[in-house]
Amino acid sequence: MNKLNIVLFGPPGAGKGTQSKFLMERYGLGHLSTGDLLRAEIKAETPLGLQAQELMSAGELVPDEVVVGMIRNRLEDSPGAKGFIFDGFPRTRAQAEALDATLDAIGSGITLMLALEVEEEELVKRLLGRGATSGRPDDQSEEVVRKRIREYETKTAPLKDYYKAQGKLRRIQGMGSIAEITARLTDAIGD
Ligand code: B4P
Repeated sequence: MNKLNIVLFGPPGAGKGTQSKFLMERYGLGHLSTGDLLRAEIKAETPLGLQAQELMSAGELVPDEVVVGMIRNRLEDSPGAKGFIFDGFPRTRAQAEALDATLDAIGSGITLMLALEVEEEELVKRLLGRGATSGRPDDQSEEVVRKRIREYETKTAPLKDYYKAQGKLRRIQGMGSIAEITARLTDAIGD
């Protein structure tokens, strides 16, 4: 049976984490969020977590080899999964190439990239709103939020071309209610 591997893509605050929950349930997929994995390392105060914490609170990306290693371990630990939602990964071309190579080695591959598109002012509003209630340090200051959006534009957004060249890119309007956006995503994936 072919696996369903989805890259859920978009700028910080586009709704990747939010929508992942619905897609996991609907399609019975595993969820791999590099942001969540890094926050777990920070909470456990591991050496990797300490290194990541500094970069994340400044709104910068953590090194490719760190996140690629984390994702590889998870994929190797779940050989029987129906597929995965990759949330917040890949974020650079090196990460995308490493993911393709890892999946290829186990006879699998990315099925689709679903790219959520949201206006910058809405992203800032959502993230500062979450910062007010969640205590996430990288959601506290407008300067850090805008820095994350700039990092996305320069290092991550070009990945749309990488997946477009493979015929896998689907652009999804990410403005609107959470339910409306879930419906657009499931339309793009199909049954
Ligand atoms: P992530 O944890 O991936 O966080 P994020 O990009 O800020 O987006 P997130 O998924 O959490 O937010 P969502 O859009 O769901 O990354 C954090 C940091 O970790 C990065 O900055 C980087 O330093 C590091 N990192 C992670 N992965 C990495 C990688 N691969 N390489 C290098 N570094 C990496 O939602 C945001 C808010 O919007 C929520 O409060 C939600 O309730 C709200 N919302 C969602 N949909 C909405 C809607 N339709 N309407 C209104 N509000 C909505």
